[in-house]
Amino acid sequence: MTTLIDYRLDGEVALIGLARPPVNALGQPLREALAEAFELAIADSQVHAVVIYGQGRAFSAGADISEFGSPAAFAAPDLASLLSRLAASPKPLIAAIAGTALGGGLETALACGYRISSAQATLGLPETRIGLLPGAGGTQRLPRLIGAVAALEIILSGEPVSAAEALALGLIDRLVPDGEDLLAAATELARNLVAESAPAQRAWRYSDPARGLPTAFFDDYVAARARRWKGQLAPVLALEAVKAACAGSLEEGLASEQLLFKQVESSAQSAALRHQFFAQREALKVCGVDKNTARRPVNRVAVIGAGTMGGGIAMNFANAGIPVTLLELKGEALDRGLAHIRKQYDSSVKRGKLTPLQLEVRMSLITGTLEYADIAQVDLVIEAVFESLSIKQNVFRTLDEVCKTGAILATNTSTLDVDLIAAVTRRPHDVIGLHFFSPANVMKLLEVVRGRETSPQVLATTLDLARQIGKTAVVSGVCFGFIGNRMLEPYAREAHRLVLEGATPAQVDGVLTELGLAMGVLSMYDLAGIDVGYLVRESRREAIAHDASYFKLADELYAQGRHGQKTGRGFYRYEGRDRVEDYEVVACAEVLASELGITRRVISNEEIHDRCLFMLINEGVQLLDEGIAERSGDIDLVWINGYGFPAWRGGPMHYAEQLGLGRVLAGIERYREQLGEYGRMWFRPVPLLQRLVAAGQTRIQRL
Ligand code: T1G
Repeated sequence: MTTLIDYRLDGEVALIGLARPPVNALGQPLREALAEAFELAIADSQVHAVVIYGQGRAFSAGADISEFGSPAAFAAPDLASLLSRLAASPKPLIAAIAGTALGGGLETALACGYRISSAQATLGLPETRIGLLPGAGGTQRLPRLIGAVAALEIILSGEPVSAAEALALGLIDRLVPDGEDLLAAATELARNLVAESAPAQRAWRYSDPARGLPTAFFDDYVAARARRWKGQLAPVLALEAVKAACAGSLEEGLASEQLLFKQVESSAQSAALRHQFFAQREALKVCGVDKNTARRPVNRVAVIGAGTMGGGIAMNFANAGIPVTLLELKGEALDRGLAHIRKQYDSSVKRGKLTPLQLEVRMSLITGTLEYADIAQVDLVIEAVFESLSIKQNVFRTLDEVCKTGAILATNTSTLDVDLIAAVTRRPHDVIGLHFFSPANVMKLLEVVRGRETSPQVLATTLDLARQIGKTAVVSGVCFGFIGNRMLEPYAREAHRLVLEGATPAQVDGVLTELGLAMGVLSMYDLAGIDVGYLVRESRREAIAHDASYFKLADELYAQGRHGQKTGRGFYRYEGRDRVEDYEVVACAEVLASELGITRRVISNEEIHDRCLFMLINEGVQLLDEGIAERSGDIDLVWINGYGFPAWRGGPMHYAEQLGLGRVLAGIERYREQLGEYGRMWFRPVPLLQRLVAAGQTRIQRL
């Protein structure tokens, strides 16, 4: 017996312990060891029942995700066949679930005749989150156990259920209270089943999962989710698999499930989402920081500035149960900020996302003040004042005077030099950038900007805190715009310039939303505010003065008071929440193009895609080469979680690898030639991209 399985007998009960740290992922070696242990127990005449359990913190986290996209995923014994063998066991099989039973882990439990779990266990089928579907019987056995509607919810939400919810659904037979020994309880259950000559497999509670379903149930289900599932394969095929469970025998359904599973497993969308799964974990592996790096306790937080960003940032901590003091200079600004926070919580209550009690608890965790002395003892301060270096430096001079030794001093700047802010303090090792994205209490991304002198302890502490407040943290070095906004520049430059050259804002945005982005970049500027972009440009006009053409239109819109949604007009006209094309913008572009000597023409969607995306990719590769971003997966996480890049395309770097790096380089070189002086100015392939293509590399990495 391998070390992957702990096999032992307790009287007439065989105990099979999955022992593949850290989460008993059912890779081929563990599947083989489980099959061997199972056959051993079945062949042993002394054994009358079998308990399967997980050693460590999980029953099993499911199939080994790293095997997908390779033959290992289906290497014998493949999980589906193995579980069908377990499901045909002549002896009662009991799954004893502690920790998590997810994906193939839960499917393993479903193949057992009986399931018992600890009170803290969580059970789920999260496969669609990585572009897959339950491919080892989950879409067939779960509907027969708990009904098609409940099964669909678990499969399509990907959300785990608690042990209590599982018990209520009939997903488990018994819940073992805290303090009781799960394995002992499972072994006792096994003995009782033997004593009662209980069947190895009970009849399904929903032997016909379709019974009682309205005729149009599945069509209506898909229609109601068409917008949310737009372009995505996994949820649609997962529903098809459950539909098969309602249309025929278990064997027929299992065969259908296998065909559908192979379709999603080989899809580019699943490869992209699996890439994201591992990128999220890789991003937390930061050089100079490991589990032995000391962390500082963060029990109290302060936010400087009660504006939109400051209020949103404060909400993150209140939501996580961490007391937060919100400091403003003027009473009316503070009152406005606190009122805005309460208003947002109120709307969450109205939407049923929060209870009135939770609202009051969270508001009680947020204290307003006009006095710096009130934040002298906090563990972390996050500055969120106006995006001006001198104003921020003044705030940090004050914080340096007021805050206790060891307090972490963070700036929420979106573009400014964190080192120049740290330099005005006597404690630059305690200074870090925490760039939240608006709305700060909603957007998942947090760019953690590591200053030249930021200490490993401060970095480790903020990365842990990011996870605690539910953020996806990505570490960035110091440069203008860090990772996200640095890449936004060239991406948005092309969008602006294309409107001067003949495309309409709607055409440009349409190409980007067709790719799957949540918003087109011009609509995004209307949302963020054209005045915001103008002020950022003003702060660095000398740095971009050499080629002013591309943002002349945005400057003109600003001058006309068309600041976007907030003024009802920007690149579009806004009638209520409707965004309407505005041909005044096109007329304005025509005049500016004439003044700039730009010959307008019909622009193809392909050109819009290539120019916007290739420039985005080019800048990302440069960030990697400069060491601003540690790895390409980090860049992908920034754009998925901060800018609405579709996760099922994996992020701009993964998307470039799927397009082919050679195609990206050739495209940049083509537009460099085709676009005259503008092309020679801006379409410069970065050295690392050239080196990668020359070396025949298919993955974006430092060379
Ligand atoms: N496969 C491979 N590695 C996995 C894994 C998995 N299923 N789950 C976790 N890991 C690695 C992870 O990369 C990390 O590695 C370490 O384990 C700790 O994970 C046929 C097709 C279970 C809730 O989607 O949700 O079954 O970074 O940092 O925060 O129908 O891991 O240490 O090198 O996340 O305590 C479906 C995925 C698979 C569950 C624990 N299952 N995992 O969270 O630890 S497809 C999932 C999780 C499938 C079948 C289908 C979480 C967790 P490293 P961690 P955690």
